[in-house]
Amino acid sequence: TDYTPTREDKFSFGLWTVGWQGTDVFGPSSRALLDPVEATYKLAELGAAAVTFHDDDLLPDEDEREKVLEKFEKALAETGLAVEMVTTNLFSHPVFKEGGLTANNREVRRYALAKVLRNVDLAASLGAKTFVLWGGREGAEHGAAKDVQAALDRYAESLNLLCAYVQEQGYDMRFALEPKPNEPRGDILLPTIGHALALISELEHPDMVGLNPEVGHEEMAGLNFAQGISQALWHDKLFHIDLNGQHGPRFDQDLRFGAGNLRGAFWTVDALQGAGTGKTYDGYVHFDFKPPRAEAEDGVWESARGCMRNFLMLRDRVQAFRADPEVVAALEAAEVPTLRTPTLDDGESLSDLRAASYDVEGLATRSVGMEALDQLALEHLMGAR
Ligand code: ASC
Ligand code: MN
Ligand code: MN
Ligand code: MN
Repeated sequence: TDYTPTREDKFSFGLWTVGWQGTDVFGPSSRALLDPVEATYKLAELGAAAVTFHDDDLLPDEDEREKVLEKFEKALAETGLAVEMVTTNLFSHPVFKEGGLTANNREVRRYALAKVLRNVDLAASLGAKTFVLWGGREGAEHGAAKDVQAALDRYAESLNLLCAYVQEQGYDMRFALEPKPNEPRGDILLPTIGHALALISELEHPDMVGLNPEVGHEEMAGLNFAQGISQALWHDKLFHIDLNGQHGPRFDQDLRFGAGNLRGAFWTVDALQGAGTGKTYDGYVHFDFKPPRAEAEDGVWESARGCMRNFLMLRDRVQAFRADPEVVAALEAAEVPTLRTPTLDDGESLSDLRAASYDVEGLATRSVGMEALDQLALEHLMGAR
C-alpha cells in the first residue's frame, strides 16, 4: 500500500511544530531558526493540506508584519495550502507569566484579550474557521494565589466577548479550547476535556465554542484519549484536534503521532472514524508535535513525514479491523452492538422492568468475549491479519 499523503487526507501542521528550535528548561536552542514561509513550502511538498500558527510564530516582529504576511500569502497561493486554524501566543512573553485571560492583573487580561482580538481579525482575513485557545499560563502553583471561581468567571467573560465580536463582524469562525493538566503552570485551569466541556455549557454562545484536545495532554492526566474524544464527538464538540504521541504521565513530550502509546493511537484513529457506527470527525487532521531536540533539520522533516505516514497506516489498520468478518462476529459475541438498544422498551414501564425476572447467576457467569476481541485488534495493529 502507498502511504503517501494527499490533500484529501487533510493533514495540517502548526508552524511552531517543525519550527521548534529545541529550547528547553536545561538548554538553549539546538537548531537554527526555520523561516515559517519556507516551512510552509516544505510542508506542502510533504503532502500537507493546511498550516496553522500562533501570531508570534509567523509575525514575531511588528516592523516586518506586512512584509512577512505578503510573503506568507504568496506561499499559500502558490502551494494551495489553507490556513485552517489560528491561535494566540498568550504564554511565551513574561507579561503572561501569571496568566493571560485569567491573570490576576487586570491590565494583563485586557492586553491579552486585545492580542487575541487582533489575531481573530488576522485569522478571519486568512480564511481560518477555527480559532484555538490554549491557556498554558492560565493556572497557578499555589493554592491561595488564584481565586479559581473568579478565574473561571474571567475565562467565561473573555469567551463571551470573543463570540459576540465574531458574530458582530460576521466571521465564519468557531473557538476551540485546548485542555492541558499542567506545564508550564503547576496546575492549569480546564485541565481535561471534561473540565472544558463543562465550562462551555455555562457560556452565552455555547454553540460557538468546542474543543481542540491534544493526545499527550489527556495522557499526561492519565486519561484515555480515544474515550475523551468520543465523548467530545457525542457532544458535537470535537471542533479540532492536536495529534501527537506521549509515554504515560510524564512531562509533555509532544512526540510525533504514532510514537509513544501506539495502541492508544490506533484507538484514536478508530474514534475519529466513529468507532464503527458513531459520529465521525471530518475536520483537519492536525499535528502538534515537537521534533526531538537531538534532531538536525533532516530529522525535523522525517518527524513530520512520520506523523502523516503513521496516521495513514493506522487508518488502514483500523479500517481492516472494522471490516474483518471475524471482528464483526467478535463484536456480536461481546454484545457491543446491543449497547445501542435502549434499556427500556418502547411503551414499557419501570414497573414492567422491576417485575421482570432476571437470571442473575447466569448473567454473572456469562462470557463477555473481550479478550478475544482485543486480540483481533492487536493482530490487525501488528499486521498479522
Ligand atoms: C498551542 C498548543 C499547544 C501549545 C504548544 C506550544 O497552541 O496547541 O499545545 O501551544 O504547542 O509549544
Ligand atoms: Mn503538548
Ligand atoms: Mn496543542
Ligand atoms: Mn503542544
